[in-house]
This record gives sequence, C-alpha cells and structure tokens, in this order.
Amino acid sequence: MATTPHGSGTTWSRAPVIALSGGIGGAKLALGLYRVLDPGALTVICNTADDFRHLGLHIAPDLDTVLYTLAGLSDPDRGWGRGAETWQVMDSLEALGGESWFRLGDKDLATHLERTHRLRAGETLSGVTERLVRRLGISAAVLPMSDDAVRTRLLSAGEWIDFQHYFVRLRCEPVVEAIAFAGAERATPAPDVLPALRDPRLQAVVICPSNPLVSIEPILAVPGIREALRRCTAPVIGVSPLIGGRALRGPAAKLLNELGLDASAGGVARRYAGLIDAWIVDETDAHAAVPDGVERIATRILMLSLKDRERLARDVLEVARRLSGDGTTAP
Ligand code: FO1
Repeated sequence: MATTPHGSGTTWSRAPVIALSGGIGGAKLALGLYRVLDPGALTVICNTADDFRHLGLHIAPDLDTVLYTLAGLSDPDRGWGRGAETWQVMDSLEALGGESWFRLGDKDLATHLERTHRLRAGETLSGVTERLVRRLGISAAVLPMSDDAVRTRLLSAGEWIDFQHYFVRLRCEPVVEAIAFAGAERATPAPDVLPALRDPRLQAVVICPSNPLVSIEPILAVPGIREALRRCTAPVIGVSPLIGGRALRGPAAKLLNELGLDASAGGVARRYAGLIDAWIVDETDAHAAVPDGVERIATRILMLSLKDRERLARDVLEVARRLSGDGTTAP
C-alpha cells in the first residue's frame, strides 16, 4: 500500500463497491472510498473515451488520474499528472518547436512510455492497467471501461473536434452542438467490468461527481454496461457534479447549457433516470427535482480536504446500507 489507512474490517467495509469515474472530480471520491473501505473492496471503472495518441504515445488521462490519486502520487493543485513533477522533456521539445500544448511531465512520461510499449507488444489496456496498479502498490481494481478504442468528439461550427484538443488546446472555448463517442457501438466492456457489476456480494455502485456528458456517459455507451447497471442488485448511488448549477471544475455546466440541457443537480439526476436509486446533492440543492423513485439526500459534497472525501464516501456507503436494509452503521 502506497497510501494510508483503510476501513476497520467491519462487514460493510469488506463488501465490494464499484465507482464509475472520470478524471479529477471522480478520483476525489474514489480516493475517499478507497480510504474507508478495506483493501481490495473497491473497483473503479474508468472512462477511457478521452484517451488519445499524442507524440506517438497512448495517453489515458482519466485512468492515470485515478491511478496517481489512489497511489498518493497525484499533483494536489493541478489534479492531473504527478506531484513534484519536472518538465525537462516538454521544455526541450518546445525549444525544438515540437508540440507542447499537452503538458507531459518527465515522471508522467514514464507511464505513457510503459503503456504504449506494452500495448504495441500486444497486451490489452486492462492488462497494462492491472500491471500499473500492482507496481504502484494500489489495493483496488482499476478497470478501463473497455479495451477497445472509444473516442469522445465534440461538434462545433460544423467540425468534429477530438476531446483533448477541445479540452486542453482550445480550453473548452468552442460552443458545442453535439457530442459523439466514436467506436462505442462496436466496443465491448473490459473483461472484469460485467463480472464486477454482477457480483452478488456487491454493496454499492457509486456514480462519482464526474462530468455526466463526457465522463460517465461514455462508460454507459459501451454496450452492456448500462444494462448491467440497470439489473444490478446493489443500490446505485450518484453524487451530483454540480452545486447551485455550477461545476466546481471543468465544462459540465457550459456543455449542458450549450446543448440546451438542464444544468442543475436535478437535471443531471434525470440523465441517470432508470439507473440510480439515490442522488446525493449539495445542501444548496436540497430541493432539486429528482426522478420518481429516486431518493434525494442533501449533504456537503464539496471535497476540499481529504477528510471531506472520506466523509462523503461514508455518507454514500451509509445510504447504500440503508437502501439494502442493512442496519449496521459505518464508524
Ligand atoms: N489538462 C490540462 O488542462 N492541460 C494539460 O496540459 C494536461 C496534460 C495532461 C497530461 C497527462 C494527463 O494524464 C492529463 C493531462 N491533463 C491536462 C488533464 C486531462 O487531459 C483532463 O483533465 C481530462 O482528460 C479530463 O478528464
């Protein structure tokens, strides 16, 4: 274990929990869950639709954000990439006139080199990720949603833009008219994804407070995953990525508005109608309208400190236990 204390060995902290996550926002709650559950209890299913090939390397930003966060290696200010990073390769590349709009730190580059090399040798993305999980000393499973290429593209002014170009190079400035997940219809879930969702011991599935349109919906677009979530015997609990109609980080509210969708905590809950049993919102959104049959819970969902992440994780698990009719409480 590279990080920290885990759960206290009670029945609830041992039962498997799945988190669906994008990058920075989702990884915060995934870390909270990781710290309050026993080693081995957490599985994170990660969005890989913002992966891309850059400078000949396979970059998997959300997988890496989750890996670095769980391993205690992430940069606390940026949220992406590694802490105590150096930028010698990027600076030298820039001096040569190379592409430097997507910042790859020296330590981070090692991950992309290792991943790309192994993928080229015929390993799968799941296989390479499992190896990274082991080497980084993480005692959770981190699964790409699929080993197949699914790529988010955004339509703006009649042109399709690849996700990282929209997000990083163009700083989310283009007005978006449509979003597509290229390759999703032909993709299959990574080998451990459906078995994890069908595990009869499953305690909860948590939809992390990630961008619904470009982080969670690509996962749900992989054939079989939405259906498995619908049929899942454990409670499915979502946490709102919006507080008072605003995303804490990233373009969720901007995208929802541009697409004419409801950019509110209740609006996001309605996108998950038929999947979620409970929807956790901030106290500010205590009156958010949620779909029929979904329980709304208002609490503090802002995760500024490690304590906030653990407290929210406990709140989520408490709701799961109550919905499953288990009277025992988390410490
Ligand atoms: N985000 C940025 O805003 N600028 C960057 O230069 C950048 C580089 C980068 C390198 C590796 C990595 O794993 C992530 C990186 N990110 C960067 C973050 C990332 O592209 C986005 O946060 C996610 O794709 C959205 O979830």
